[in-house]
Amino acid sequence: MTVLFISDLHLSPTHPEITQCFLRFLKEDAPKASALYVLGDLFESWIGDDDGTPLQIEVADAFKALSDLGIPIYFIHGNRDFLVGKRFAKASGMTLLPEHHVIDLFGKPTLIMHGDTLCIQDEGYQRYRKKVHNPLIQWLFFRLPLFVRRRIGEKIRAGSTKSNMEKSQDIMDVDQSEVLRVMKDSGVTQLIHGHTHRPDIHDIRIGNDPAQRIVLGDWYTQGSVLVCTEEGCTLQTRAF
Ligand code: OKV
Ligand code: MN
Repeated sequence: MTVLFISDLHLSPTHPEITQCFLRFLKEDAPKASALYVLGDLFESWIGDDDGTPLQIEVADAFKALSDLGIPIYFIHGNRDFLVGKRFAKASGMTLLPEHHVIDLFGKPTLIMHGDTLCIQDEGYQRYRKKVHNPLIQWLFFRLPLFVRRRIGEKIRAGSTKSNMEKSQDIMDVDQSEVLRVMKDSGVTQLIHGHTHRPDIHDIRIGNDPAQRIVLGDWYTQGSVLVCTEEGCTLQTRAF
């Protein structure tokens, strides 16, 4: 029994080598697993399930083939693909999970999330997040035609690249007190998240109890997978 976790692939038509590595992972690794968890930022951008780009269709079909083999696929939104909706989930055969979710991972209660909500020091990002997660603002956004949504996406992405270059690395990492707070809140001793692109397994303490914070890696230069069995979890890479 193996459970797989991935995040931060940032799939886009401009990087076909990442998509190829991911599709190979779905064909060769994932069918041997008992579940696959995608913890956000699978896509670099997402402006609606109705976009229907060749990339979206290719990924949905590959997920569906895996799900038809009986492998459950779970998806938590990232900060980039937070608009992935029920239509894409259904076409992919995947289950959408809420932004914070506790699973039983081989007997260990484990909190899983994307990780952007842990970066509370990045106040600019948290302000932006509050706006684009507002249901009324999303409802208005979805009423815009696709070409307008695409243009807004391009504009916001250009502005964000500029502002991120001015932010310190510290601000873009998780806040340690927020990590402890959410873990205590959920009553877990294990947390798995992505987003920061700093793959690592951190041994921490919650009060007197030993605990782990596992950070998934991005797929910028290689595939990155967390493989968990009853023996434990290991971070692995997959060459492009
Ligand atoms: C996603 C991020 C672009 C970060 C816009 C309302 C608005 C949704 C949206 C537009 C952008 C997602 C949906 C994208 C994430 C970026 C740049 C930085 C840091 C509105 C609802 F503005 F009209 F109100 N968006 N896209 N960024 O291009 O996929 O996460 S996106
Ligand atoms: Mn992210």
